[in-house]
Amino acid sequence: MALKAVCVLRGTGETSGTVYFQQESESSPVKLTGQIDGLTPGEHGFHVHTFGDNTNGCISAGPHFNPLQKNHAGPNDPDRHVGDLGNVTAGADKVAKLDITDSVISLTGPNSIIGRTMVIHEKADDLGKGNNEESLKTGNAGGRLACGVIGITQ
Ligand SMILES: *[C@@H]1O[C@H](CO)[C@@H](O)[C@H](O)[C@H]1NC(C)=O
Ligand SMILES: [Cu+2]
Ligand SMILES: [Zn+2]
Repeated sequence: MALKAVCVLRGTGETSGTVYFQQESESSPVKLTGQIDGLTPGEHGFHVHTFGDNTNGCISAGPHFNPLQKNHAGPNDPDRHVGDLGNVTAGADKVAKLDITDSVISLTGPNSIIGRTMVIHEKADDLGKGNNEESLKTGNAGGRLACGVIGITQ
């Protein structure tokens, strides 16, 4: 039976969204669909952060989900944070339509993202190629526009 999860993104500004996750079996890639509204046109970093805690807003979610203590990188790099999903791109209508397939995150097991937080950022993620220390931690993606805890759905 397929594993399914959902995340509702909210913030203090106009950015909001819904992300749906589906994984056909525990060894299959995870497909992300849905959309994020209220973004400036262009690329925005999109990651799974460690904690499912939004008590003080999106900052309480902590750093990128990184159970194997790697450097920050892009989704297609062999060494990356588990939570590194790269960027999503908003059009002139301020909407980013999500269509991501990722084989590192999971909805079960040690790389499970259930109960953690999805964050959409102010700026583009440089995928660890910014030639500075911050690039290897956060991709210089800037502030957290909106976030939400990833939960199991039917
Ligand atoms: C943002 O990430 C996407 C992949 O998720 C990549 O194609 C794009 O080049 C990245 N942008 C920058 C500025 O590195
Ligand atoms: Cu992030
Ligand atoms: Zn990262």
